[in-house]
Amino acid sequence: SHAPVAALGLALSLALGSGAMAQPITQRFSADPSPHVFGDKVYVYATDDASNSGKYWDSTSWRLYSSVDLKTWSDDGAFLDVTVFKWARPDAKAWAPEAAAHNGKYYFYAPVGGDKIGVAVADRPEGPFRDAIGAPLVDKARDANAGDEPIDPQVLIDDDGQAYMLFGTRVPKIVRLGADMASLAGPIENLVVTGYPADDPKKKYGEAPFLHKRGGLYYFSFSTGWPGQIVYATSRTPMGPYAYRGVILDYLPISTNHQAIIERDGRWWLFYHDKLLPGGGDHRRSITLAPLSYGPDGAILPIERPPV
Ligand code: FUB
Repeated sequence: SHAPVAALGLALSLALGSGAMAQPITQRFSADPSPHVFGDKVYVYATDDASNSGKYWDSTSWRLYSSVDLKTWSDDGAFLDVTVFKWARPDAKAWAPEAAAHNGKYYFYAPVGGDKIGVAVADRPEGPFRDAIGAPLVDKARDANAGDEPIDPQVLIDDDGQAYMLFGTRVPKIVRLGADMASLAGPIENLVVTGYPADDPKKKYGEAPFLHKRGGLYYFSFSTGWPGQIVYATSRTPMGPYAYRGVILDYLPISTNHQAIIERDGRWWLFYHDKLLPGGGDHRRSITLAPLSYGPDGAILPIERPPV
């Protein structure tokens, strides 16, 4: 029998810390996780890959998942569609979303059609959401320095209450948000990363900007491109410049990656997408998570992709 060998392998992998197999949080194809601790639950706002054409990321609605224990997840459905934004084309692509809580309200930041970012607001994490301002929050055609592709918004509310929104492809952008969370409160600036390893020309910013703070240090993580490693840089100030630190998650067999990092009950987690479900691929992604650890100098320890 192979059972003792299998048992030994499992015991070894547990002892080495690689642990269990990679587990998608849902059997539905989904991507671009935006996890948030709201109350006693973790909510994951996501791009829907199950309703796209299978040939492109052309879904027009976003999905929501939630969990109390990060093990059992509920599918909260297609909670929002691009048509919530009257200024958007009904066939506009719904890409990597973001959410934020402020003063008892929940804000949803939505890249719509690849050239605009909308903002919606609700009284509860799961909605119903309504357009917060009746116009795009960022519009490539309107806003100076919005860049070629204002997508992938992400928001950090700092300890002093100031909110920052990051976004963009190929050049990372950062802008202060107003106290209403639905206006820009300063110029859109390019976020600068210094110290990329000179021997690796592929190491540059691609997409999926993400800012988190730990112990007074700002961590800027992102995907290096298509395909992308998830790497990070740090700074003592939110606007940067950021110094390159290293790889969090290596290339996966998929054309995009998109990460997010949260702390819950003193533990840190990396959410990302991978090709885990049967029939999975570049446009059929699945969301998963892994524990994240830091070294004594604040370095993020690289994550091994668990066996699929
Ligand atoms: O899901 C569509 C796009 O693919 C996202 O906006 C990017 O971050 C990449 O994951």
